[in-house]
This record gives sequence, C-alpha cells and structure tokens, in this order.
Amino acid sequence: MNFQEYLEARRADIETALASVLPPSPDCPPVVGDAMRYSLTAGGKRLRPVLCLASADAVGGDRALAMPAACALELIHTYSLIHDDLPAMDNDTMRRGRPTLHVVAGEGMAILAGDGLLTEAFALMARAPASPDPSIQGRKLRVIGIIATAAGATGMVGGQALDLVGAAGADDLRSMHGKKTGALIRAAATAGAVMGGADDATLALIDAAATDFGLAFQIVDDILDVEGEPAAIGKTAGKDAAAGKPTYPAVYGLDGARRLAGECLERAEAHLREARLGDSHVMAIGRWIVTRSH
Ligand code: GRG
Repeated sequence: MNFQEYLEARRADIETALASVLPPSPDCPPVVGDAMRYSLTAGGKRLRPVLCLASADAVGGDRALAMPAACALELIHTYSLIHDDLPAMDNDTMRRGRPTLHVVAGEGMAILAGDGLLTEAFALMARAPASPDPSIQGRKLRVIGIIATAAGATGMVGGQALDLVGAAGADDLRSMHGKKTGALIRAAATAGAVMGGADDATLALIDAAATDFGLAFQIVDDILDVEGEPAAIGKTAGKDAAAGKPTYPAVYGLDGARRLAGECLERAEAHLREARLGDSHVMAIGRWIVTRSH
C-alpha cells in the first residue's frame, strides 16, 4: 500500500472511531456534546492520530490497540485549537475552514467544550483497550502518562503559556514550540510505539525522529502562515507575523526556514533508519509534514 492509500485508510478508520466517541454518554447534555462535535468533525488533517497508528504499525504491533490513544490525541488537539482561538488567546474567527466555536456557540460554551474534550480523552484511554492482559494494561498506563505529560504544563500548556506572555525570543523559539506543538506530536509517535510493543531502543529512536517532526511541523506552519492561502489553510493567514511574534521565516528568512525544515527531515530519517524504520509510513508522514500545503 502506498502512503497516500495508507493515509486515506487510516483517516477513514479514525473518522469511524471518533464518531463513536462523541457524545461520550447519553448523560452528556447535547448543548456541550454538539459543541465538542462541531470542532472535532470540522475536518482536520488527523496528523497526530495517523502518526500514532503508523508508529504502532511500524513496530509490528496491533494497530487496534493504539486506536483509543489515537482518538484521545485528536480530542486533546481539538481542545487546544478551541482554546487557542478564544478572544483571551489568539482571538481567531476561522479554524478548519469554519467559524471558530466561540463565534458560533459563545465563549463560555467554547471553554466548556474544550474542557470536555480534554477530559474525555483521558476517560477514553482509561476504558480502552479493555484487554484483560496485564501487559496491555501496563502499556496503556504508560501511554496515559506520556500523553498527560505532553498535554500539560511541562508540554503544550507550558508552551502556550510562554507564547501568551511573549516569553520566547528568537533564541528560544525552538524550546517554546517544542512544548507547544512538538510535545503532542512526539507523544503521538511514542504512544503508538508503546501500544505496539516497541522495545526501549526503538522507542528512543522514534522519539528522536518525532522531535524533529514536531520542529519541522512548526517551521512549515510558520511558512504557510506567510505563503498559504487562507482557503487552503482554513484559518486567518499572517496573524503571527502581524502580531510581531518571532516566526521561523521572520528569524531565518523563507529560504532559511525551508532549509531548517529539510534538515529536520534528514535527522529524523537517520534516526528511523537506525531503527530500521526508514521505509515505514512513519517516515512518509515526516515527508508529508514538510511538503504539505495546509
Ligand atoms: C490552548 C493549552 C492550549 C494550547 C494551544 C497547539 C496550540 C496550543 C495552539 C495552536 C496554535 C497554532 C495554530 C500552532 C501552530 C501549529 C498547530 C498546532 C497547527 C494546527 O495543527 P494542524 O495543522 O491542524 O494539525 P488540523 O486542523 O489539521 O488538525
């Protein structure tokens, strides 16, 4: 199966799985369940869940075991976008090609929908996979820890906090983005590998490669913010630069930023080759990250 076919097949699996996740229970009031679904089904790339499943596949694991973590990652990612778009943060009105949730449902409901998505991600991972096998339960617990650390104050929340107060100058751009965007991408790759039963050496190499994927992702995001068409990227373009934030093109120039992204890809490939995963779909995801147009 070539990568495009693989990507389409995994995305279809993920859409089916996500559709069964919301609403979490009949006890969930439709007003918040509908708000959660509005943003979740708005048509994102599903990069993080696809990476999670590809990582489980690459290490020869059972992909189905990684599906709850894959869905949880997308719930957490969607919550982060909803909260990032709030007037108190980036104050964006378009996301994933639709008006942002706070525009259509109000700020309070957008906050609650984000809270609901974040919390449901952990409820989902706690209940699934429900295998009685203690080794599967052990992997599951490890993955819950990996994802919690990546999403929390030492990861995404911490990176967002640094961004919010403008604490990151050009020098620590990489560290701030490593937390804000990179941590969840790393967690996607490592969670999949853990659920797939990877040994520690392979896991470390996948983690190293995914660190470079995360950096490349952010660099390309910054490039698309300069060059991308709003219709293609599904959000307002040029906001970061207009806000005077230090972006990769602003610091390194467009060519310099493109070169940096290419270097990330080369480093990631070296790590994956060392793990004998250079020909895996995980590597193809890295190439997709760098060549994407939205
Ligand atoms: C609010 C705690 C909290 C965190 C927000 C991720 C994030 C932290 C903010 C998003 C700001 C932003 C646009 C960062 C650039 C990188 C990024 C996460 C882009 C959006 O991810 P994609 O391109 O989106 O994977 P889709 O819609 O395709 O899923």
